[in-house]
Amino acid sequence: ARATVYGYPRQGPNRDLKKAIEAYWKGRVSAAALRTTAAELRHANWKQLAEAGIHEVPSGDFSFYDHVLDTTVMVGAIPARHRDAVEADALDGYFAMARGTQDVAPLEMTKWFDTNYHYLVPELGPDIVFTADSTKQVAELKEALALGLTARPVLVGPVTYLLLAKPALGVPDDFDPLTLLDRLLPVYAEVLADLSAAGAEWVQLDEPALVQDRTPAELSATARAYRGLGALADRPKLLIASYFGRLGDALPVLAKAPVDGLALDFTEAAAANLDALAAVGGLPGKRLVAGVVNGRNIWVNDLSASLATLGTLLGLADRVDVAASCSLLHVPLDSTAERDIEPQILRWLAFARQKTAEIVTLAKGLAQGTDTISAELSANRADLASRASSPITHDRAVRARAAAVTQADACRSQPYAERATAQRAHLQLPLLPTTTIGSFPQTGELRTARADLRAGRIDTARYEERIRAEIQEVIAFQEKAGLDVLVHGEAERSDMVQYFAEQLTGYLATRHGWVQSYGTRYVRPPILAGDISRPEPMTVRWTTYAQSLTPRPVKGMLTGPVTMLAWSFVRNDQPLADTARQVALALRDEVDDLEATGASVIQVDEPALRETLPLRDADRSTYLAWATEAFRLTTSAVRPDTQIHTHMCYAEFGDIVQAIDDLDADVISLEAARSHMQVARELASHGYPREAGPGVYDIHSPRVPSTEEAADLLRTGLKAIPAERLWVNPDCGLKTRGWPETRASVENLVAAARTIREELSTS
Ligand code: THG
Ligand code: ZN
Repeated sequence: ARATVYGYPRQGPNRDLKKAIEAYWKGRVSAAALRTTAAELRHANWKQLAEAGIHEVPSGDFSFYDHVLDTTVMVGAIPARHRDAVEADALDGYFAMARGTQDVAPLEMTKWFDTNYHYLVPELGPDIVFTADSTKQVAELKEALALGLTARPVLVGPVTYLLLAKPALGVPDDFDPLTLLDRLLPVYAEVLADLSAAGAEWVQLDEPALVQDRTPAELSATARAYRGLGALADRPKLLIASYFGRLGDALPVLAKAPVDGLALDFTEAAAANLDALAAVGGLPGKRLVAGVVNGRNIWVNDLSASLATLGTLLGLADRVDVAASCSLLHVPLDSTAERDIEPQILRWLAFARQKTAEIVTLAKGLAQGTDTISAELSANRADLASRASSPITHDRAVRARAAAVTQADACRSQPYAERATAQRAHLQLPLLPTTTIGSFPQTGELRTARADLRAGRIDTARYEERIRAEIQEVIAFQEKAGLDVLVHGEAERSDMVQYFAEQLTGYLATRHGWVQSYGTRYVRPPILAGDISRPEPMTVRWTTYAQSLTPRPVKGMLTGPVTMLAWSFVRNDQPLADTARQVALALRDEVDDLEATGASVIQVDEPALRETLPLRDADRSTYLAWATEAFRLTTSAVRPDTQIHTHMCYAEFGDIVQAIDDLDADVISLEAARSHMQVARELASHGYPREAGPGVYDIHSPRVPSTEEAADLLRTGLKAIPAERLWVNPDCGLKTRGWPETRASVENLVAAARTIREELSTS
């Protein structure tokens, strides 16, 4: 048995790649210097992997921005609008596709399956002519081979590539990119031949799209693809990799295909994949790569359990190798960089570097017998036992409270219609009330103040003075602009999930745990390590301070339990639903405290509700049940006349409107400006009965919408949502915008609401 990985974090120990690329964009670093930095980072990764004992290192997994965009370049699917830029300069053209330029829009970005990584969506149409460009893959393979390593190029597979694509601009919506398969396969054949000529013995083709529900037509396309590629004379050995779940109906298809190996996820999907593998009689004559180390959480592996799984697999294939369940791109680099986490707790964690060591240990144990790894096994048993018996993971009070939750705790005391009447009487808002989503621009001064506080250049009192001054300005602006429901502006928060995590007991924050979100943007997801409780109020003093400055209602602003889970690393020692309930109860305390200190409007944001939807239909209703319960548990203890708002970004709500309704919030704000109120129509067509604010200002662009433009969007919105239930707000928070465009846009938004109120009163 040999040890391998499918991919490794690209950023370097100090986010060196991000810094080099952003410096190149600013013109401070040459293209040659950027390429040198990139090559050094690749070499350092390979050397580290090889020295740790990885027998076959991945190549081609590196990317300046995104590996799906790299695949688009590899198959020559450059959109027409970017062709000039790519021809003028390959690197600048690549970044133009990723980020757009003054004149052309970038490719759309969306989530890579159910991870928090975002890829650039290929745009394909019936007229596409694919052409092979193996330059990057061949060059990176040669670099690895030149270091004397055994390297396996990793490519996005042709089926997944097409399934991730969307119809190009001007191509009908019902165009199915998978119809292009027969034209794409010759391009893959050419790339495979080039890699073989360059010295690749094995090439890995990633097909994670096959762990989603697939139609018979999609499965037969998969069979055709691998019959075709398998039949090539001039090709390396092919390893087809699946990850992020069970293969299901696709497993027999791949098992029968004339390819040389299969990589399967044996973490959460272990039982299903084992059964399916046994049902097809294993993989005689093939190589099985067993993903037994979880590639997307940060918990130390249970080595004995993994060895047991590997032992079962030995009889099912010619050769069994050991890997992580997916690329290690989705975890931070190295837990030993975390100096603020207690050493005892640090031993529960495994980041990319530690997972690599686990894979090597398991491969050794499998090949040479478990007595050759007895030291590792006993250390591992001790670490697992320390976690299982820790008071951090077993807080009696938290557990007792969660166990005592009843159906009634997750229900408001009155139905929506009665609450709406009580809220109208209590709040006395005008028709088409105006508000914002919560955050106002995070100025350089604020970021400096935060950095100064961290570095000890200013003390807490001085920092809080800065925050109060900011709140004063934000309140004064909102009053002057004429908004009806105000916010305090969130000057005290940078990343909202991190802000709450830092104040909740049971959560761990990392200092260096960066994970790529998209391109050069990274997040540091906090870790849900133990039972969660709230030692003291988290936001109350900022909200009450803001409220003391104005007679108008100020919204309390919280992040909801589902989003707290979605943007954190979650526990693997209890069901997600249990963790969600603990977080919900902690947030419920905050909601209650906000109400008790005078807030009559409280917003609980759930931007991640839609994006956390499980990959397979069969798993969705269970998820939606605990997710909506957690939200209701957070928000249900308030009085009927306290108005609960929620907010979600990103489009495509059509398939979860019922779940949105089940949240039983009083008001929802949604992103809608760019799709021209599409979500308003979706809500209406499902008979959504509550108040809603489809956004009329696209905050992703520095453009200021005119009053007339916003008024037009409101007129469109009114066709779907009656005036008594329509709110006026931007698409999302304003923290990434500058003050000048924020001022102008908010003033126009208020003017638009006034225009429409007048039209309604005179018609
Ligand atoms: N918070 C967390 N997770 C998230 C988001 C979030 N996941 C999904 C979505 N939002 C991702 N969006 C972004 C947007 C901006 C940045 C990262 C992810 C970003 N990061 C800074 C960078 O890389 O320079 C670092 C920010 C920091 O210092 O914390 O700009 O909102 N948890
Ligand atoms: Zn938003």
